[in-house]
Amino acid sequence: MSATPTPADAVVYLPSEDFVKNAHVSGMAAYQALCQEAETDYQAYWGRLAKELITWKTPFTQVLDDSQAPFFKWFADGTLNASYNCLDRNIERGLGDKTALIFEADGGEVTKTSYRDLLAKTCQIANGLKSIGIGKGDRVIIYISMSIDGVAAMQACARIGAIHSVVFGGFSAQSVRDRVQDTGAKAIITADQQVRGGKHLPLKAIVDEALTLGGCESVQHVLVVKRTGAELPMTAGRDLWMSDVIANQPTVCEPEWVEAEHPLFLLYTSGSTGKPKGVQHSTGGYLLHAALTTKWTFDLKADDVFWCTADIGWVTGHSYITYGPLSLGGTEIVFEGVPTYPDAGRFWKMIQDHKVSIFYTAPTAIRSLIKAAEANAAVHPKSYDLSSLRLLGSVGEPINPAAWEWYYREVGGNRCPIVDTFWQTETGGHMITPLPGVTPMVPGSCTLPFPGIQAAIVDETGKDVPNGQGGILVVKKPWPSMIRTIWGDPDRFVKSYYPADFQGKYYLAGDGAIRDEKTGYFTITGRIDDVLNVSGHRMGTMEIESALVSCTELVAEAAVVGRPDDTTGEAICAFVVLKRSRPEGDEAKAIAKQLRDHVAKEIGPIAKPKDIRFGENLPKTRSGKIMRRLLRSLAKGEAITQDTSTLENPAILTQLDQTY
Ligand code: 6R9
Repeated sequence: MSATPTPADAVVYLPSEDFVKNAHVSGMAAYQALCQEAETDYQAYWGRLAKELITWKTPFTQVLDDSQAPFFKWFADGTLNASYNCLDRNIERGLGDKTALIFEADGGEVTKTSYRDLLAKTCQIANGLKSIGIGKGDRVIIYISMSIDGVAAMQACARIGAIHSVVFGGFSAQSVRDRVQDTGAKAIITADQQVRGGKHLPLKAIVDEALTLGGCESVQHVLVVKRTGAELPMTAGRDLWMSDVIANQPTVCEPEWVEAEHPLFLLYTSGSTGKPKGVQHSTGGYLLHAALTTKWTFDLKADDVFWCTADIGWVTGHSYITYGPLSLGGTEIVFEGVPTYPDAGRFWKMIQDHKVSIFYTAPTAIRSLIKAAEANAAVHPKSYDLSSLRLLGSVGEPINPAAWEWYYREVGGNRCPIVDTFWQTETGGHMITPLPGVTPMVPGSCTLPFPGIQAAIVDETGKDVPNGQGGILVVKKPWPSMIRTIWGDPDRFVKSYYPADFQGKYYLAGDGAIRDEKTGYFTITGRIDDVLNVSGHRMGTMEIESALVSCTELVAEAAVVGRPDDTTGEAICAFVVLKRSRPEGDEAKAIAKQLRDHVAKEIGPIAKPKDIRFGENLPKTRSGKIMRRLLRSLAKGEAITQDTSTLENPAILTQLDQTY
């Protein structure tokens, strides 16, 4: 990947006059006015927007309660319901017959669902959940692939005040078990199977396995949506077909009006330790930012067709499939499949077929589709009619300027602004991003903070660093959609995000960043903790190390680092010491495969190390610490410039050269 240029010497791209004129936030002066409004009276600013974008059952009287900082409360005495805001409210506004979801299955079949139908389905599931004893505050695990049922299941939980925790369909039984155990979920919603890239893959069978691993006593029911009709063993009393549960349920269900701080969902994400954290989001503040960013960053209008390609198992799917676009009454695509099936022109064909106007995807997808397009003109975007597009977005990892320019030119036809949106599971919605009718774009830079977000770059002591100097990305003021706590572990929340280094005052994002000297534009330089970003998926190095060493019959010790990769952004590189002698050749290959399969079983296939290297030991200091910086150099294949004089065992460096 080419190095990110500093914005000062980079090419600047401007939105067209026409785009600026029609945008929800139109022109730099409008952006600055919003920032100024937030600066002048922070609470009044967020209070105004919360009243404009959200329909409250009981209006709030206080915007921000910081009396127990960093456990901030927003709009605390207001009550609302997220599903009412996403569904009923649109129908009341006359959008009942409008298409909410355009579902395209892996095989290409298209199903359109109106707001009225989505509400009916949501209510039936909500009533079904109630009929099996699920109510306000109960946790429900949703382990399902991209589907109307998945979106409706999330909305149904929100409707009755149950807290959903979606687990990405690529995670293993072990990962499902861990999340069931940590949430204490009463029910799991899943499907018989999922269909991706022409293959039928298990879901219910993995849930069954998870429930045999122990620690899942909280689960009373497993609700199974029929996707492929595969033969499945059903455990009597526990397992129920979703179709039976909702068969005689009414299509109306009075929303449960919850306090703004009531948890809407938990979503597990990787941190610096071996155990994923259950990020807890609120109902009011979260929904506000999901709606507001969909409106301002994506400039969503009544006749747009919006497509976010993320899975509902990730935060991007929560904010920009299930909640944001629906809260605004938008029409959006829900895609079951993968970008390369039946061929790598699938995205472009779908944009053409559905006349998609706003397209939001990840740099990894773009990079892999560039490769495919360069190899085969038939799957090149220019072989499709993409003239419906007016805006493009990027998320999940830094986008390298070459990929940005290709996206702009070949997909956007030099006409569509690109919003490079920086944010995190913890932030709930966009934090630093261009606004499409405002911001001159610089490839590789996420440009400027969203109005009201006080992003800054500081040194280790919390002091602002001057522009042009890299540092630690923080957010100085709380914002409505911020993480509320880590489920069951408030201490870890404080330590991870409001560390004493900054007197507990600033939110620590975990990324490094640099601002341009002239423009003040932000460029994210990557994680500063032990978190890797592989194809836009977050993974902790410790998590993968734990998975490797849990293969106790083989592994004595393991260290995992990231290295740059042209397609996936970062790749996982594992250094492994076996209990037996160091393997070579075919034997090493076979053991490497065994270890990859083991990691896939422990976490999921996305965590499989790309490189595995075996040593009789790992490079350690005399005090026994693994020299990770050195491992990073080895993984990259760069010359060792670090001081190796403290290295206990220099001879093993040559062993660690060989990749399997
Ligand atoms: C939304 C999401 C968060 C981490 C984040 C950062 C990286 C996300 C980015 C970006 C550069 C962007 N990241 N967007 N880096 N530019 N536009 O991806 O959430 O899965 O929690 O990952 O992803 O490192 O800290 P999540």
